[in-house]
Amino acid sequence: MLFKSFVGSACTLIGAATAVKFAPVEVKAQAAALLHSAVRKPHLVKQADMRVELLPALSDNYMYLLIDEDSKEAAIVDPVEPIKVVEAVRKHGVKLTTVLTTHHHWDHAGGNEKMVKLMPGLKVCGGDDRVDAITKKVSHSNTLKLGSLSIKCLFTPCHTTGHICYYVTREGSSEPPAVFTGDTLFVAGCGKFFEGTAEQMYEALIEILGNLPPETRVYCGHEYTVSNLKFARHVEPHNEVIKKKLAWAKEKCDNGEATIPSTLADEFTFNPFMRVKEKSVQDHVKKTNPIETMRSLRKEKDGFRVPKE
Ligand SMILES: N[C@@H](CCC(=O)N[C@@H](CS)C(=O)NCC(=O)O)C(=O)O
Ligand SMILES: [Zn+2]
Repeated sequence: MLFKSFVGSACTLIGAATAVKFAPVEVKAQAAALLHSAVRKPHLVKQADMRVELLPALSDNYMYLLIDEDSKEAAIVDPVEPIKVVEAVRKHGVKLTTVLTTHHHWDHAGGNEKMVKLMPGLKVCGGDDRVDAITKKVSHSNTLKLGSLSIKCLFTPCHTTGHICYYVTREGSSEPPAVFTGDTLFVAGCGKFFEGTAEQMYEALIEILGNLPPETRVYCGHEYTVSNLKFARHVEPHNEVIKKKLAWAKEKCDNGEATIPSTLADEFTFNPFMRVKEKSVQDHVKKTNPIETMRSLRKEKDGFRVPKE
């Protein structure tokens, strides 16, 4: 988690990778982060009720600045690069009050201490005592207020035992809600089962996230869309939606643009881990049960070599 290698990373810059090919791993990691953050563009999703600014961080992480349009109060999801957060807060002229931590891993919570030093008084939320600088431990169904927005904490243990997704709504709004899924649900993929089981990931993806409104926008922790879709294509070679989405995602990445957000409805059409009830996915792993399908898919993806094309 701490040092990311170029190999297997989404949106890898081939020329740049060659330049630091023989450098020590720490240097490679720093170079990757610098190069990627230089080319990966921030992106703003604007609704009447909320604004979400996607802030690329490290080599393929995302931080998200969530703004309540009514009160101009803001929260930041996983601020691993706090200086970029401070700049975005100034640019939008908003009042940052809250840190929403999805899980304790360094590439998500590793900026919390610096964040609170730069902006004292922040409320730091998380579902795990291992989250740096935590001031408010949250659990399933706890609701936080951000001006007129409601943020519901969804406990989704598996990637880590304390993982939380944050579901954001505004009462009476006709616009789509948002969910910040950290390393539980990615576009076209899911997080590794570091501290959990297939049963837990099934519960998280299908029972909890999968039952949110289909139009809910999905903001995940990493830009893994291209490599995830290559695995999805391997699982379902005849799925035309996957082929189309992969061509779209490659183009986006080549232009330094984010493939995020997706929607839950879309995830059900191309994400193999959300499609564990589909016969085509079950047939691929030779299982007939969705949870066993989830277990086999994750095992297969852990050893999957992402093809160049
Ligand atoms: N396959 C990842 C390797 C890094 C990794 O292990 N990432 C963690 C999150 S920090 C994960 O859960 N990845 C999901 C996956 O590889 O399917 C990549 O594309 O760079
Ligand atoms: Zn991560």
